[in-house]
Order: sequence, then structure tokens, then C-alpha cells
Amino acid sequence: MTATRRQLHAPMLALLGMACIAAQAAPPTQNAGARNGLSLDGDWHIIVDPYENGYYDYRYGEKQDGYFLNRRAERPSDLVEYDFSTSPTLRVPGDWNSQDDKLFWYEGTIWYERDFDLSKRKDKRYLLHFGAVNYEAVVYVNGVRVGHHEGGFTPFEFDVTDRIEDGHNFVVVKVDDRRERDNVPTVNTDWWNYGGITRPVRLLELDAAHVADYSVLLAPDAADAISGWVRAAGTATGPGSARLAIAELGVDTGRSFRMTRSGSVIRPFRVAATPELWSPERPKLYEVRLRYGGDEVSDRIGFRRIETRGEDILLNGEPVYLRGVSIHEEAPLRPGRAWSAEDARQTLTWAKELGCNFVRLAHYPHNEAMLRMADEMGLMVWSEIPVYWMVVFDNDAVYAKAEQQLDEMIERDRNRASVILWSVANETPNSEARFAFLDRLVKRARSLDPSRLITAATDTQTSKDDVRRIEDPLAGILDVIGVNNYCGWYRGRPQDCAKLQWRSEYGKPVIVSEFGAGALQGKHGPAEERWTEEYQADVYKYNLIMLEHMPFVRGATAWILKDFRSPRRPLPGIQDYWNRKGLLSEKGARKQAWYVLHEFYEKKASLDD
Ligand code: GCB
Repeated sequence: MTATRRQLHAPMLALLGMACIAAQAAPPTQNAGARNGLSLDGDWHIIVDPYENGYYDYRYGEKQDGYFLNRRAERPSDLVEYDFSTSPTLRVPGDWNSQDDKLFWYEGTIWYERDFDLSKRKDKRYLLHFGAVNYEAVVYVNGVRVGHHEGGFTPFEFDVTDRIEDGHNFVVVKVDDRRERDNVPTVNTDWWNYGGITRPVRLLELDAAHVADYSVLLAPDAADAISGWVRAAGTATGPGSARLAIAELGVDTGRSFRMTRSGSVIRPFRVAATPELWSPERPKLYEVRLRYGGDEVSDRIGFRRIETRGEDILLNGEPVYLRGVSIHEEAPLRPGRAWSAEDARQTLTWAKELGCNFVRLAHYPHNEAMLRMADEMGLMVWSEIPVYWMVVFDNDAVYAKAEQQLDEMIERDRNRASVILWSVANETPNSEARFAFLDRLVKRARSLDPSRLITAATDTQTSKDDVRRIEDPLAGILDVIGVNNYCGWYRGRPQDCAKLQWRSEYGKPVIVSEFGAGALQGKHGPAEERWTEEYQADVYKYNLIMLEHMPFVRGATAWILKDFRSPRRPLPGIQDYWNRKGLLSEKGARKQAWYVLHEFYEKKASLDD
């Protein structure tokens, strides 16, 4: 079983009012963290296996799934001597690099193992759900392979009902984070390749027929209606009824239907309601309850509309300026990947203190807690997939990996009011193959979610003297154009940025999706000296003047909120494997540039009031 899904057109057809449709290979359970089940977070035993000893026959290279074989007495393996119970442990969720100095630079395979007891109930379905595993996971339950997933930043799950025992069970996950040319992302990135089971793991225990997925949003064509769909799934057949209730809005609506065979059924709905609209100033969320048979799930959902008109971005019909900052998914005050609500709250509190109403979650889908926190705290979000730099664009298998990650990102977060932009790529060099690839992704994103805007960060500009022209066929098919430009850092002097004139023939809103410079926090000197806080502050000062000279700009996401780890940044004494473009040091100390941007955003905010 591969944890992928293709035919997600079903919800769209359902939205168009077509009768119930059985979806093929369904997405993971919606809102998995709120569902009944057993958390498998905590300490997992590990075996570090750089040569994949536990996977391959040592002479013939055949896959033989070695490390779990001798857990089954009937098939002992003498090829591999091991014992998980005496092996060291790593915390899950968590990357391995920041938990053990020996694993700091490690890229390769680690086997994870965890035992648990369960009182298995005959009337339930058991779904093993992973928030994310970077990059590739092969999953075994009680010695039997149950599935495989590729892509380091999106959720996946397997129905393990037939594999789970009443009593003692064990799960083994082979995690491999080797970088490969044909992966998404490809071998070269400017961020740390944190390996491991980086997000929560749950064994969901759900009714034989249950609410599997849903979409609840403001109707696309009316301000006084909520529309969407509920997907029920499971093995129970017979009559059933799906209900949607939003008590605060007086909504309580039901649709009954007949589940004729195992699988899943999607029911569209549309109800009259006039919710208070979500915005950064008033991030109103409603408690929404979805029920199928005896199974109920509740979610907190905001309602808002996002669209463009000419060069404007409209939130709930009003032009909005996106005061943003880019963020990598690193924990705010400890090393390694972020994953928890506390991590999200601290990081987004910093963004708010900076004066932001918008964040760019670079360069891959961040954990679900982050999106839920953005909903709650009132920050609009740009969310993206790691189609980054030199992905192999002329390869269908690579396209399939990118599309799968796009699907999984949209499927997980389609109920989050904070998400206004799906981004399909970052700084991809222009070519026919790249255009064909990204054109497909843009169309795919639109078909899955017509309620949001599509963007990408481009760095394709022509330049002549002081004139920069946005010129990229990709810009022609986006709703909002992202422009990355490091004036004063990779090119030119800071003060020259103020003189630049920008041109765009696209008649669309532009977000300056990256600008900035490196500085070591605490390093002071003349503004001409690179790596000083003064130099970085100057780059901000003149880039912000430049921004004001770009008539089509409707927002920016400075690069970046906080220094982040990167193997591409070795400069001793300055970088030491950190990208130093943060407005905050890795410990959260503010650099001078923070205050420059803060002042700019305060002014923008007061103009918006
Ligand atoms: C970029 C990339 C970003 C890098 C940044 C930099 O253009 O999109 O991932 O980290 O520049 O610091 O150079």
C-alpha cells in the first residue's frame, strides 16, 4: 500500500452538486490530532543503519526487510543480529540531528521501533497516522509491511485494522532521509535536512463508518451561505446520515444516504448562514461539529474570502497589504524542527511583535499546529511545497512526487482560514520543461481548491541599468506573483536599491517574497561592513524605499524571521552553518534590522486602519 491518493476530483464534483461518489485511495483522516486514538509519541528504539543492512540481502541486494523478521519466531534471520529492546532511543516527534551529536550530519537510514498494548475492539477501524516523516518511510506493524510514503512534510496513514492484535503490538518504521536528484526537494537546498519521525504519530481508533474528511467554507458565490462536503468512510454498509452543526450560527443540517459498499461516500452541503468574517484584526473561529452515525469530530473554522482585483489583493472585499515575514520550521528556542503548538505560538508571537499580518511558511508544508495557531492568532499564510531551485522538471516521476505533496498540503489545510496562498515553487530557473511542470501544478492546485490564490516565488527578472522587469511565463499563470530579490546583498550596494525602478506588465498583485541580508547578532561596525547589524539594517532601509517605488506591490515577506541552520553556510566565526539573514538570532535576540522593518510595518498598519 502506498499512502498516496489521486482521485481528489471527487470533492470537487460533489461541490458541483453531483450525487455521492466513491473516492479512490482516500487522503488521511482530517483533523487527526482531535480524533479518538492512542498517541505513539515518546521514546522509540532506533538502529542507525547507514548501509541499509536491515533492508538488503548483503550479497544480492534484494530487499528482505531484515530488522523485523526475527521478531517473528517462525522466520528467524541470521543475517542480522539485533535487538531493539536494548538499542538507544530517540524522541518522537523529533529530528534525529538535534538529539544526538553523532547524528548531527547524518543522512541515511534509521530504523525506529515502538511497542504498545491495545485492547482491540472488533467494531473499530485502526488507522496508523503520521504527521510527517522525512523523507521516506516504510512502515511495518507486527512484522508485516503495511505501506510506504515519500515526502518529508505531509501526513499519511495506513489502515492497519487487520494487522493490529488485541494485546501487545509493535511498529517498525524505516526512515531514510538521503537526498536524491529525483526527489522533491532535490539534492541542493538552503536548509537543514532534518531526518526522522518529525511530527506526531497516532493510532486512530474510529467507528467502522466515520467522518473521514470534510471541507467547510464560505460559499464561493454568496456571503450568506456556507458550503462544502463531508466524506464518510469505513466498512459498515447501509443507511447513514451526515450532519453539520455550527451552534453559534444556528446551523444544524443533515444529509442521509446509503452506504452501499465499503469505501467512502462524499455528500455536498450548502446552508444559509452569515458568519462574522475572519481577519487578522478579528480572527473569529466557529466551533463546527461534523457527525456520521455515532462518530463526531469538532473543529474550529473561520470564514473569509480572498481574491484579487487588478493589482489588488482583497480580503473580505477590502484591499489588504500583506505585512509579512518568512519562516523556516525550526523550533523557536531549542535546536531542531518545530512541531508543537507551543513552538507555533512563540514563533507567531514574534511575527506579530514585528507588526506582521502575514507569514510565508517556507519552503515546505509546516506542521498542522502552525496553521491552527495562525488561524487562532490572526495571521494570513503563504504555504508552499519544496519545488525548490533545480528540481528535475522533465521527469514524470518527479512531477508525481510534487503533485502528491501539493495534494497532501491542500487536503490537510483546506479548512484553515489563515491560508490564503498556495505556492507551487521557489526560484525555479525558466525553461520549457519547468513551465510545463509548474503549469500542471497550478492547474492541479486550482482544481483542488478554487477558493484560494495560487502563487510562486520567482527570481526571474531582466535588468538594464536601474530598471528591473518581472519577466517570466510562470507569472502569467499565477494569481499573485512572488518576487525574490536580494538587492544590496548578492548584488549592488544597499543605497542603490532605493534608485531601482521596477516594471511589471502582468497587471497582477506582486509580493516581494524575499529580500534581506546576513548579519551576526551582536556584531557591530560601520554600515559598509558586511555581516554587521548596521549593514543588514541599511539593506532593509533601502529595500523598503524600493518597495514603496513598486506600484504593483501588495505585500512582502522579509527573509527571514530567525537565523536557521544550513549546510551551505560554513563561514567560520560568522555563519558556522547558520544562514544569518534572520531578523532574530537563533536564540531570539533582535538585530537592528528588526526595528527598521517594525517601523515600516507600523506605518503600513496605521494607513490600513
Ligand atoms: C533564496 C532562497 C532561500 C535562501 C535565500 C538566501 O533566494 O529562496 O531559500 O535561503 O535565498 O539566504 O540566500
